[in-house]
Amino acid sequence: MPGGERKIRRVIITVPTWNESLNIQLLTDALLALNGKDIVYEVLVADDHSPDGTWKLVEDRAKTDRRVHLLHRTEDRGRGRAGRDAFVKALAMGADAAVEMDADFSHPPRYIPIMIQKLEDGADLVLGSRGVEGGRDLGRPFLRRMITKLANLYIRVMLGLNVRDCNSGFRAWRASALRAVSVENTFSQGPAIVQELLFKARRRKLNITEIPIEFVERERGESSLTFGKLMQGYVMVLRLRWRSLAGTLWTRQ
Ligand SMILES: Nc1nc2c(ncn2[C@@H]2O[C@H](COP(=O)(O)OP(=O)(O)OP(=O)(O)O)[C@@H](O)[C@H]2O)c(=O)[nH]1
Ligand SMILES: [Mg+2]
Repeated sequence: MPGGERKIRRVIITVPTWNESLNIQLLTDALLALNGKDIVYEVLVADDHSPDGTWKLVEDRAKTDRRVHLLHRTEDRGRGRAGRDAFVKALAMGADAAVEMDADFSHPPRYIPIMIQKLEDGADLVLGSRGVEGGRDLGRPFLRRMITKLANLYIRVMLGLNVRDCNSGFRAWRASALRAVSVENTFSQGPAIVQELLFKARRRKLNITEIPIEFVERERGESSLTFGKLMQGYVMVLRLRWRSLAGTLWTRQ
């Protein structure tokens, strides 16, 4: 095995949720149905006390299914904060690898075993990508796809990343890779955690691989992406650049 890394046996799939009661049960079913040779898949939902009771559904399910876990967060809400805490918990639970994905079925579960195989083949981080050959962005309006493409170009140039899809929140990490980027010190409050961790992974010279995915538009529930969050993402890219110049990239403050 490359780099003398451990064989992957335990995969914890982290899912940050905010008002995903229409999706979370179905998604959990799909994730628990995944099969990998000698691999156990578990689900860790990081919910910010959603008003629609998503956390309650997961809490009930966790009582009867040992592969389902809830991280019930009641303060410091945010996609970034929840993602960070979920990764930290997955490491503490002893995961060999951790996946991050959205709850809205934009990230089809069937790609997860392929991503894990890529980790076994030597990658530290695998991105589910719309930007490589075979990858697609299905069902989203032209304007939304263009925004994603432009954002991607901006991030690639500003952060010097030679990755085709910098915005994909569908990824698989080796536990050692999450430790290498000091995931516990991630500072993004919102969705910009996706770019922050990618930038840090590149800084740590991790082996990053992209696999093509068909990204599917959300069918159930509501998007929590707002114009404000989109703008915060652009500002965060500048902050990442600044922090790396100022030598404060690896600290939380
Ligand atoms: N824990 C937590 N999860 C969140 C928060 N905001 C969003 N999420 C989750 O993060 C994932 C991505 O959010 P989406 O609303 O789908 O945002 P998006 O994918 O950028 O936007 P769309 O393309 O419109 O779906 C989903 O699983 C959300 O439930 C939050 O504040 N806290
Ligand atoms: Mg979404």
